[in-house]
Amino acid sequence: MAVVDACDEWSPLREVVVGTAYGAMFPDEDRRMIEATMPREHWDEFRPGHPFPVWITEAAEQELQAVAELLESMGCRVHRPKRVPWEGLGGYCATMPRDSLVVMGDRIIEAPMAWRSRQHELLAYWPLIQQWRQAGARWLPADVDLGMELLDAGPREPGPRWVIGEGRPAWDAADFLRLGPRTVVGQLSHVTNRSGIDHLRARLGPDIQVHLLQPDDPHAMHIDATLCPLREGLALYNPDRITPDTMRGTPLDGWELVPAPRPEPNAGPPPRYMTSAWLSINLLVVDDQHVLVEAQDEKLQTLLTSLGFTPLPSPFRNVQALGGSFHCATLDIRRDRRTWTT
Ligand code: DAV
Repeated sequence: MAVVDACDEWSPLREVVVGTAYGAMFPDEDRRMIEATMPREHWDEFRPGHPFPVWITEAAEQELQAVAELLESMGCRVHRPKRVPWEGLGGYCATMPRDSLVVMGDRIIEAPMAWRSRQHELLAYWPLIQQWRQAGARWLPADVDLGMELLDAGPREPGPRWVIGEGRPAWDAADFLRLGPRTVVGQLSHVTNRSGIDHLRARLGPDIQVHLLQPDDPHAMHIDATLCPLREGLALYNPDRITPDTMRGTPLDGWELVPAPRPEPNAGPPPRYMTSAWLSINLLVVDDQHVLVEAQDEKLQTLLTSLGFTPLPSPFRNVQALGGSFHCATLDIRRDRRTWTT
């Protein structure tokens, strides 16, 4: 059995990384990056040496621990990142392993992330990666000079004005979703450029197709609050950003595409410093039946039940304050192998 083996977002989960909120700091990032992607009312929080409020990180850590224990009770092996003191490293945290790493089959691929403040995140996952490498997993480091200028350099995509150019390849892992051993869908965004797509394609090799979707999202950074595959042939979508029409001719053509209920506007505290309320659809599918969903998102739980799932309502609002929900805060390492049509 391969130690690392996952190639979709829904097959039964056997082994997973659950992030930690330990020491989370607001990322110290170029102001243009922040303004392109972050909610305006929180821009001023993004400054050097500024930790997230302790009451939030402590509550977030409890929420993460509860999810780790729930997954373990369901027979899933859970790993936690190393605790890294982010102070002095520009931030940010090891709460969101989904952003920096892609597991596809037996490969673990490091994303050449666009944000300079996120270049150290691998420190938190390195002990685990070493262990999997030694046990036979294929490790593909980003192998890109992350110091190269992205904001001011290189030609630019026509169309929506992304804040980054093509100065070097850039992509975040959370701009992509896996639909089977041969199929990935993703998007261009403020953190993923054209040469980043080429870089990911080269990493995946000729047998895996990367299809670009075209959500309407002027602040795009990560696709996992826009589309949420629940099983082969069924996905939830964010009707404020994407329509079934725009998914014609993509691998999602022919899927049952269900609009997700609009989330309540930002009901705080805690504030969602880094995202929209659409984190509601940032779900983790545990197996054919079970889906982790935020305890307060009752309309979504009702919808999931009507689609044949058993929602597992779990408090996660404090984790959400740090920039992601169940999909972001986990990284699946092993899911059961299936037969896929995609
Ligand atoms: O509001 O769409 C979600 C990003 C999660 N990785 C949003 C951002």
